[in-house]
Amino acid sequence: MSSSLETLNQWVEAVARLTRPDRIHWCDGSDAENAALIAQMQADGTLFKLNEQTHPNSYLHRSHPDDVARVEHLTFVCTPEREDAGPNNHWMAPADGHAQMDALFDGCMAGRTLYVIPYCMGPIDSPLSRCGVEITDSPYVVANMRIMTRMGAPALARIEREGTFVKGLHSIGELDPNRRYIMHFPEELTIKSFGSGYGGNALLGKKCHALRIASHQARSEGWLAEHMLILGIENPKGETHYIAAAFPSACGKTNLAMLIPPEGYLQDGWKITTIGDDICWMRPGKDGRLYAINPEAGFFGVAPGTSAKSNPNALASIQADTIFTNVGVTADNQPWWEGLDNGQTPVTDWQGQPYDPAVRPAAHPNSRFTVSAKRCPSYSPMAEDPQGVPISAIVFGGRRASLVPLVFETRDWTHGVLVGASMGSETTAAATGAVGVMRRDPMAMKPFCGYNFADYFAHWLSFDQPGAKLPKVFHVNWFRKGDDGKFLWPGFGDNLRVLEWMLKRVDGSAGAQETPIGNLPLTSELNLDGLSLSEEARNKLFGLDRAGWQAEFASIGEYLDEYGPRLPQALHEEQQRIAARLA
Ligand code: GTP
Ligand code: SPV
Ligand code: MN
Repeated sequence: MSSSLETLNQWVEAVARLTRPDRIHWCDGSDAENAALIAQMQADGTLFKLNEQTHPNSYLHRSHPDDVARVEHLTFVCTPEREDAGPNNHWMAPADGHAQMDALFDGCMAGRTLYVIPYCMGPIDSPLSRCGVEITDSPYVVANMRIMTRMGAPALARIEREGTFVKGLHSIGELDPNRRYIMHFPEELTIKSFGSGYGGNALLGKKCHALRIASHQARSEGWLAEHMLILGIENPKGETHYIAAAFPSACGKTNLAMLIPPEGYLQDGWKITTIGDDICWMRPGKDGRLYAINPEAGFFGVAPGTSAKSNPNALASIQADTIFTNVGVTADNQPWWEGLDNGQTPVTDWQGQPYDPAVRPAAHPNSRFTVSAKRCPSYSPMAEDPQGVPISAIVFGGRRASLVPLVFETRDWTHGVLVGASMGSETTAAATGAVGVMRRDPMAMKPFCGYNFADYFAHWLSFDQPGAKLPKVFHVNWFRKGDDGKFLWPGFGDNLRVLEWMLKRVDGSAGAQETPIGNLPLTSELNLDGLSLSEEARNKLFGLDRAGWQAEFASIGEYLDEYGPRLPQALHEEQQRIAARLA
């Protein structure tokens, strides 16, 4: 046996001694294995079968009502030095973290099956991919990991060849929010998660591995692990550019990744293809450009708001072979959520109670679908390319009801890093806590960076090297509101208008208005044909509120100071330069 398989076996044995399961099951990822697990979960009530005629092979899972989102206050990064985790993370010393977690895991799998899930993040034959093994006592996690990752025998074979893998130990425990922690030990490539069965808390390949642990690996190996979608834009000439975009949770990544061009664009021959909707791993190629892969194999998308109008590609994807979590159901067992707008009505809400809009929405605001990327009509074959796709533009964006215009271009890489580092966004239902509170969420990585943000910003800056052909960096805000509280920009498919302008800036065919915060589009060069934007909308989407930006830059300065002397001087200087120009 290879030494990596020996390491794996010893770890599984040690975990079994600690957690004392009744059975151990090594997942091979086969159809038969999946069918058996689904049958078992239907029998014990974990899964509820949806209408086979309208939604073949699809199921509903209702999570515990106290377990419906990521829990940032219970998520820790355990590095030997507190400073290495940084002010952006909750920290615990590794020995304390292990002791606390192992006490929770002690005997927790009695009466349960321990599942061993070998998985690969990224195409199985890509040099950019990385493997992991999750141990869990949740068959729901197994079924989701099978959709979200390349799981089973091929991953195990790669682990055997490669030697290293990320160890993720997970138990749903008692689903008690008071006995729930998600801990990361980056130096040990180890994750321990207890007490939650939901999303990023439990599907350890996703945020725990592919962002928190991977960001740490990426820093030492010279690449980037980012909370970004990746999409391809084919213009009428048949040329394709790839764009990577970082928006915080529930701020539009899945929607942008699956965009359907507006009518005029469709007629002209524009086409959008999807590489990924949540995570992007990228590294410089031999030609100096950044090449990106989507480490995931499926989508764990927000259900509410998904409709034939807003996201037809997502809706088509989830017509079959889908696991829905925490949505409502109709009388004939079809899944339903707010904003589906399909003329049907729910009878049962996400908690399994008769639907009463006065009590709670039919679907939880963070209800989700899990579906294979291969089911998505816009999924690009390039997503399986082991070399990844070259990135022409990086986009940062958040939910900003005020101040921030629709789009601006940064002047250079350092300015781009500052804009990413100072990004703000209003919080959403993707994590427990208050919704709609503006907070800094650098590169949309606030909940996901596995090390000190000051070092992370320095790592970003380090890509600006002789010979590098870095993407242009932009900032967008689809969520600017008018005085009436309504969104000023139509968003969704019409966001292609903004992407088109970015590509014109990339190839040099559009001008721009230079301002202290960056380059704004000339409204003559950003296609607004067919939109009826009010005077207020035009002013707010394309204008610069100088006094507002002065206050914003003062606040950015204070934010950067929180990182102390570790913050790269170049970012301080850039912030001061812009603040001075605004004064
Ligand atoms: P995570 O999976 O949590 O990382 O979220 P995400 O970034 O993929 O967000 P998603 O695309 O699922 O969108 C979240 C919410 O934002 C949904 O309710 C969408 O309908 C809404 N949304 C997405 N794009 C737009 C847009 O361009 N304009 C407006 N107004 N809303 C949007
Ligand atoms: C997010 O919150 O950014 C998600 C959902 O993509 S979760 O997998 O729960 O992290
Ligand atoms: Mn996400």
